[in-house]
Amino acid sequence: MDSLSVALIYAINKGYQVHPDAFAFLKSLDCDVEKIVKTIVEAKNKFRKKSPILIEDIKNVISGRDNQNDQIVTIDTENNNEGYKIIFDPTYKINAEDKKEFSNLFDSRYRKTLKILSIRSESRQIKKIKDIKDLRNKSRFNSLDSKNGRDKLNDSVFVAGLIMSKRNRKNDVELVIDDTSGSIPAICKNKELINQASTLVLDQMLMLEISFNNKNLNDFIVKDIINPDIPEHVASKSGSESYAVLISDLHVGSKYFMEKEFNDFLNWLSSNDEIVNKIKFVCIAGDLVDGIGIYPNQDKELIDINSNMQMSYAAFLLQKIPKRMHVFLIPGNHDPGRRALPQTALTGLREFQPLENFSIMGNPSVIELNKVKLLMFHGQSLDDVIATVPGLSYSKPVEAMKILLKSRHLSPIYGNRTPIAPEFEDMLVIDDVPDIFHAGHVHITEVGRYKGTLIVNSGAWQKQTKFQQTMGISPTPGISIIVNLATLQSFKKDFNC
Ligand code: D5M
Ligand code: FE
Ligand code: ZN
Repeated sequence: MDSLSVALIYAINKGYQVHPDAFAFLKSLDCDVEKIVKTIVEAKNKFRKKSPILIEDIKNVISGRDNQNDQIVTIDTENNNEGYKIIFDPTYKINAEDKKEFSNLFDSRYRKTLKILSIRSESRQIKKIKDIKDLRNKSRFNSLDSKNGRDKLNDSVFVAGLIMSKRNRKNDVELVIDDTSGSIPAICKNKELINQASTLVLDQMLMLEISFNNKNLNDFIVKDIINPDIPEHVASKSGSESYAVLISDLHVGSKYFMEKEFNDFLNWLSSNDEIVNKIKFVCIAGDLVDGIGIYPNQDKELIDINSNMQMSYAAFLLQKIPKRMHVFLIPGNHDPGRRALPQTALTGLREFQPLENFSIMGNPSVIELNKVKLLMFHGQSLDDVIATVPGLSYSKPVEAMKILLKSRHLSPIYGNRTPIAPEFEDMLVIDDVPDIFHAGHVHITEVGRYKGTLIVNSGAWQKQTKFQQTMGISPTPGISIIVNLATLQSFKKDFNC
């Protein structure tokens, strides 16, 4: 029996049907289809999904990256007229449920970001912290007085590691960085470096040029701070005029959900508007529903106190999006499922509506829309970035999103408000340089640009909550962001009456 037949029998025996399109797709694949089907069935079983196996499920498995060399395996869907690819979806790679051990995660963060740093010429001079300490200790004991020993100590060296602590002292800032071989304190003394250090966040990776401090051999002096960062680049653009609509944070089920405005938006998507005719994609960056028990006394602010009711109503609204548009949906911190990042795709929506034009993915995910690479992330970590970096505020989420791009990580800070799961691989490292970086969560729309990447925070469809009022957060809800993928120009469409 061939591998495809074995795979089909396996799926059917486990109670899963294979959609005819998915069958044709599997047939066209030149890879281990048995393994793919088994992975899908296991994942569906785990999430108690009884839905048939769709093309999307197959693509999700195939688009997973190879741990060893980070090669991206993608399926070209150009000939089915949709022109999109799912480059990364964490759903089928998530595996941390029983673990409590974080060392693999931070090791992975270090290794993956070191690889990103390796495109910089200085990285060739990176030395292990242990070797630098050994050199210092040797000098301390025997050659401090010799000319050779002093010269060695005066040279600067490069180290790369994660920031373990950052301390603002009277006249300087002390950073402690760790590269798995050891950790060292490094002092930023001049004003420019102190300013740069203020934009660094804990647990992010960075490269430092340091020199020995001849006066105090216990610390090192920072000469230069090098963020992993994204390079200045020319973004990919779509060859044809096509538009994507970016939204987030519907909060269906909340008393504050702006149903009228959202329905106006849906009606607009079904209209014969000149712009609408060009819209091919809709991206929804999480907080589809308001959830249950997400914050104290939330029940007083809910219309639907049953999460199935919230999901079924959300599905009812979403099915109004015209079928000719492809929708990409990731979860947020209010949606059902685990709270820790990365999050698996929302389950259950399709029990209420078929939503066949949907890719329901995990948070974060990376997609390509007519060659334009889009990173979708709900944005939970923006709270921690805004709280810790001086000068940032909720009213300017784009600045906080830039910090994430600079650190090449979607949620660097561990142990504050954003829960992170102890995965074996750090899937929150920003491996690919996005052409568009789309997040939500802060409920404030803002668009900006950084080194060739279009940054979009897509606001919300929820009015200011009591909690936000006490926090002084003034949302800008009821606005969608439309991006022309041929030019990467964007504009806002406001549905507030
Ligand atoms: O988050 C919506 C906005 O409200 C976002 O800017 C964070 C803020 N928020 C939400 N919960 C809290 C808590 N507990 N402390 C401080 N700020 C908060 P959403 O995810 O939609 O609730
Ligand atoms: Fe939200
Ligand atoms: Zn949120």
